[in-house]
Amino acid sequence: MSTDAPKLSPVEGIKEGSQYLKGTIGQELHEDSDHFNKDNLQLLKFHGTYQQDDRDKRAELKKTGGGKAYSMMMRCRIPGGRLTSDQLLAHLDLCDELGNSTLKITTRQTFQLHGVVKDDLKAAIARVNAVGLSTLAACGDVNRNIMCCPAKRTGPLHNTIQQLADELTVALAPQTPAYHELWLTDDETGEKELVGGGPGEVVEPLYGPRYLPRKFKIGIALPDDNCIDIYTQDLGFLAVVRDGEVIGYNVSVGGGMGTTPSASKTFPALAKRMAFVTPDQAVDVAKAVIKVQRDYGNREDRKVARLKYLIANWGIEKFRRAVEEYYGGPLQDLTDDDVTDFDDHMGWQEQGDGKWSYGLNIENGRLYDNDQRQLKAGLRAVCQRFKPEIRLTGHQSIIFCDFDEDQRDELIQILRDHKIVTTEDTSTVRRWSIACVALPTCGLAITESERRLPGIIDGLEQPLAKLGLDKERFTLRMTGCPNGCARPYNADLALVGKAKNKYTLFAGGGWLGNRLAFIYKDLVPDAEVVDELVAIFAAFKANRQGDESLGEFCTRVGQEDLAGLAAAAPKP
Ligand code: SRM
Ligand code: SF4
Repeated sequence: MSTDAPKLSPVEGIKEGSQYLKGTIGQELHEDSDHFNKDNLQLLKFHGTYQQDDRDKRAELKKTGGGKAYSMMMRCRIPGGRLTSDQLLAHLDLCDELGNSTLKITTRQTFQLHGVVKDDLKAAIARVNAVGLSTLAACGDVNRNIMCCPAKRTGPLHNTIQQLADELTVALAPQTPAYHELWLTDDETGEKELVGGGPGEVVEPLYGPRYLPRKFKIGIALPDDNCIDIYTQDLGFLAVVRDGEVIGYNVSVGGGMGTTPSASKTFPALAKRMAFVTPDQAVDVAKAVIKVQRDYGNREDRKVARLKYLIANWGIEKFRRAVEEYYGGPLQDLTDDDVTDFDDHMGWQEQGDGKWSYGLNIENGRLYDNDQRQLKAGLRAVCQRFKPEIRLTGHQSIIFCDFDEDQRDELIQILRDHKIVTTEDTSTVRRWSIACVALPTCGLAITESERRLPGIIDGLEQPLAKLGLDKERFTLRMTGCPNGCARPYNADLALVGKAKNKYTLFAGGGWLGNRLAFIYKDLVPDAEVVDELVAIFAAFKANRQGDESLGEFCTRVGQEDLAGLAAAAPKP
């Protein structure tokens, strides 16, 4: 027998032996324990939930021998971030009744609930489904929540791309009956047999019994509005517009942010532009791309299992040929259309039907109530009064739709009554910033992120104003580790947690999202971050050419000169 057979990653065996994601989750749900065991943790991700523990409490509990403070994070799937007021209200109720009383709008236009105890998990998932949403495939080695420009507009453009998001969501959803049977049916014993997945039965025609080698992400954008960061997606559809109609899409493949600095085989990558597809080809081409990754993606080493590594190994031409083979015919070449702008959809915008939408900037996407600010109560009041359609953005914020001209003042008044800072009162730097969850729930966090960024921005606002740069648009993104959940590696500026209280500073990406940033300085202590950033702003002010953006300036001068200019520039 050959000894050369590749050794598959242990997760492959767990998936294959799980009877299509069932595992022994049902039994464990009935066990008297506050947490799940190892193998089921991998499977639970496909059902939209992660086991976590409160890292703020770890040290204390260790001292007292109290184990870990376990709870579950639950992520929803909301294609293109479009939902109803009732669905938002249901999530607000859920976080109060079964979660940690906060709700997080994620960087992929959906919600996460934290702090759900194991005993409440089934009820929480059932309640999400009861309002017409799902957690299936919110996480796991499958296609995740599909991002799409969330703006509400009359006319065919937004409707066409939002419809594609819905079609892809349905076409690429896992078919396993395990989700329904585990979470949506009564089973007092946990022993009920699943109806699907018997011998010889094809349960997952697209994914197969091992699903994909790794997570998979899709985004759909318009050229003049790259608000979903198309080049960070495994698969991107950029609409090609002629005479006000979408005539097809330029397809890009192999974007991804995650990297492990100690493993040089890993890297962040922007997606490569591959081919043009007509609207009726889009779903089948998406399936073909997924099948190529399913059959040729790396299943031995999860660190290099994302689509970007297959494309780096093969080159884009070979990859395109494989996609064409699975699709069943040649694809057309790309058009020249590419991204040209990014609208964050904040503030008042006309929808084109005489109505208005209002984008409210939510700092780092966290909804909570405290003495200073009542975001949850304010959102509840808005939903109860107006029942607006809701849209979530890829910058962790929220859009209320369908306001008449004469309702606008009342909406703003409700927000102010709840001490919510309106978009108009939010500084440009804060508005264009995002941060990942990190501590205390994320098991992979090395540093703070979401809890730290507001304080860092407090320190930047005055210096930016003194330099006359307070209206300057640049993206500032922060993550608590190099996995890149707030897409830091193509931002104008980014802070990435590298060691305890130390960050890698990245510069030179841009709000358009089509350029990778470079490492400006590594292992910068938390206490020095604000000064380092202010020095970059001062260098930009003193040396900017024409109307170049912050990211363009940093790229033009490069790492070494930027450090010199930053040291020399007069500080505000
Ligand atoms: Fe992420 C893992 C949170 C968007 C790249 N991400 C995680 C986990 C589940 C940690 C874990 O594996 O134990 C985090 C849960 C934290 C918590 O306490 O809730 C987590 N990721 C998030 C969210 C909530 C960040 C946020 O604050 O909004 C985002 C949820 C999106 C969603 O609704 O689906 C989130 N994650 C992203 C993005 C951005 C995107 O998709 O547009 C990326 C970079 C793009 C990409 O995928 O390359 C991203 N997350 C990762 C990675 C690195 C993947 C890689 O290829 O190396 C991991 C770790 C992993 O998969 O091994 C990760
Ligand atoms: Fe956690 Fe790292 Fe993702 Fe932040 S970037 S949520 S710290 S995995």
